[in-house]
Formats: sequence, C-alpha cells, structure tokens
Amino acid sequence: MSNRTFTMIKPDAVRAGNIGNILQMINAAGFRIVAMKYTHLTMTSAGKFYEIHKERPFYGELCEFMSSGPIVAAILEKDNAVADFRTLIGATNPANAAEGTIRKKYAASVGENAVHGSDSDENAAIEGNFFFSELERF
Ligand code: DAT
Ligand code: MG
Repeated sequence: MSNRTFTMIKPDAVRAGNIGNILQMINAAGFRIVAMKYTHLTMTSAGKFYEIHKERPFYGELCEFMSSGPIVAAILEKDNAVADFRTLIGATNPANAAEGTIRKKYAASVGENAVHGSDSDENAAIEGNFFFSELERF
C-alpha cells in the first residue's frame, strides 16, 4: 500500500476557476500536500510525461490540451493514496464518473477531465520526480 500519489489540476479546470474547489475536495478527503506548484507543460514536456500513451490515437490531442495553459502539479500523502485518489477523482470519462467525484463535478469530457491521478505506486514516484526535487517536498 502506497502513501503518496501525484496529481495535476489540468488546464480546463484552471481556466474554469476551479483550483480552489478541487483543492478543497482534496483536503476534505484527507490528503496532505507534500509538494505543489503552479506551472505549465510545453508540448515537448507533455509528450514526455504521457509517453506511456504515445501509441494511443488521442496522444497528440492530449499533449496539445495539457500544454494549452497553466496547471497545478502536486504530490499528495494519505494511507492508500493511489487507490483512494483514483476513487476521489472518478472515471476517466466524466459521463461514467460516480456522483460526488471531482470529475463528475468539474470535468467536461473524456479529453478535458479536470484532474490527473497516478495509476500505480511506481508511476506516482516517476510522475512526482518529473516535477519536484527533494528540496521542494515537505
Ligand atoms: P486517466 O487519466 O483516468 O488515468 P488514461 O491514463 O487512460 O486515463 O488517459 C490519460 C488521459 O488521456 C486522460 O485523462 C484523458 C486522455 N484520454 C484518455 N482516453 C481518451 C479518449 N478516448 N479520448 C480522448 N482523450 C482521452
Ligand atoms: Mg492514467
């Protein structure tokens, strides 16, 4: 069981003014913020971050979208962080997301779905390392 996961508040949710609402839900669900920054991905860095999806038909669209504006990146801590955070964000497609989840509330479509959440302990570590040095973690 992991105790850390990695998240991004994606450009659609930032544009819609939902940073505060989403952070509120993350805090209310019992996650502690270990690291956080307001930043952006370039087309190149988005391509690297999402490299595992490079053979999927939506890869180009995904990288365009993720580099279309600022994001909030964060490392979060809680018992069972990876699985519990996936439960909090809901299904990839907001049409299938459970009531009360972040994507149900704030995502517009499968492509622009408000938040990222790591899918495994291994990827949580890789993704956190992509954005944060040791000195940026508390
Ligand atoms: P998740 O973000 O729920 O882990 P994923 O890892 O399968 O989902 O895909 C990564 C992102 O790619 C997802 O958040 C949004 C985009 N995406 C996934 N499936 C898509 C599709 N069918 N059409 C467009 N974008 C898609
Ligand atoms: Mg994923």
